[in-house]
Amino acid sequence: RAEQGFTVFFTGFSGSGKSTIANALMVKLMEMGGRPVTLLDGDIVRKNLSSELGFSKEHRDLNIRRIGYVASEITKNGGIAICAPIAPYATTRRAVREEIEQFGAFLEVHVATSIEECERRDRKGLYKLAREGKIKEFTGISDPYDVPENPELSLETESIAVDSCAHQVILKLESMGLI
Ligand code: GGZ
Repeated sequence: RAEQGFTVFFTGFSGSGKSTIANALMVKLMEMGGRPVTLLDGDIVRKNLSSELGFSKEHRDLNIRRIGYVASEITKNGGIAICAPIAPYATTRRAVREEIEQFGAFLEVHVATSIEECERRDRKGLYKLAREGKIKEFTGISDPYDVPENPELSLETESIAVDSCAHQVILKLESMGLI
């Protein structure tokens, strides 16, 4: 029996832990063996696929639609796509979901780290720059983020370690019969 492809789509603020959890998930899925896993991380996509884009609503939407298209092709071919952009707009996430669900399953995972916690951690110093007005249109500071209303999973990263978060996604995929 050919296995159904699927996409795990992480969404959350800069510094919420999307990339770290996505990487941990990728390792777990690869260790299970057999199926190709493709990670479409926010900054890697911006470097390779969306290098001309900025952070206006139009450009963010274009970026997310590109990610969605690549993930839909992977899903169509029975693969596993893991996406980890901020994806701040609910309507755009919905459009990507609809595109991918034509071919396989779609799991929206909200990495629900609060903006206060992301700013407190400020791993890359970007929040400080955003507060100083040196980065404009910064998500959560000077640009919107639509909180997911019905994600398949919401991860409380402030109380749960990275590995447990990735494990929760694995359990969800198992319960949906996808792995
Ligand atoms: C948000 C920004 C911005 C602005 C640069 N707003 O922590 P990072 O650095 O590595 O992740 C953020 C990344 C966001 O790119 P995405 O492609 O995920 O965004 S979207 O889904 O909205 O298209 C951050 C950095 O780029 N960054 N300027 N103004 N994040």
